[in-house]
Amino acid sequence: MPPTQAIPPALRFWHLPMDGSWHGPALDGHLLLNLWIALGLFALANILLVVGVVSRRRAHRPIHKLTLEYIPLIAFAAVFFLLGMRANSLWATQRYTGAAPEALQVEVTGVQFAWYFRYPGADATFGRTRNELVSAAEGNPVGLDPSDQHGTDDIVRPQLVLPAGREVDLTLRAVDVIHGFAIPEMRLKQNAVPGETQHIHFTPMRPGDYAILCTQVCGLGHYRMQATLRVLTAEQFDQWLRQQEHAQSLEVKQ
Ligand SMILES: [Cu+2]
Repeated sequence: MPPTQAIPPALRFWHLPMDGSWHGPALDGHLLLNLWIALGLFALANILLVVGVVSRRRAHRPIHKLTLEYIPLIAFAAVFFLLGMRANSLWATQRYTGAAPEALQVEVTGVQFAWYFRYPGADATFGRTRNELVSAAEGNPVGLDPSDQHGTDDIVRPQLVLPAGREVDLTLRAVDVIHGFAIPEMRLKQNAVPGETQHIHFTPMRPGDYAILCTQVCGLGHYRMQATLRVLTAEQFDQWLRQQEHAQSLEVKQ
């Protein structure tokens, strides 16, 4: 089951992208809650305006400042504080709580103007990278350091392939400028910043193909900085990974 409420049936006319992740319903629910509260406050403000105008005309005794200003102000502040706390905890669940130890490790590299995805291979350890070695033309788009043995079985692909129902721990990095890693259907968005590594973890639930975007204007080719996430069933993914490992071992032998 998703961590919190799914969208109530009455509110499903809202056209968000289809949700394919485990944590998505909680985020969607919170977004809709915010919008419904904003709508309620908007309606309330207008009702109060009309009531204020009409009651002034009838020259009632003035409403006390405490009732008119301080109590509503404190109530609104409390509502927004609670909404903010909830939003912060949803945001932090994907970042600061840390992924489970058995989560699949994938490194995401943003470079003008492409995404690359690296799997650690049979040794389950990523090899060292160096930015000065980055050269897509020479077949090393993420800058793998050939002197590190851990890197020889690393699998680098331009497509992100993941199994459904298993947690994935993404390590984001950028080679040149800030890129914005985003998958709307997975409710994921996180900047990749040069010189830093960002972690974000999530569980894709629904097999299918999804667009991976860059949401930072990172240069003239930004518009074409897209990749694909392919979510497979667990068996299909194991088979895919074995094929990639085999292809990688043949490449190393050459
Ligand atoms: Cu970009």
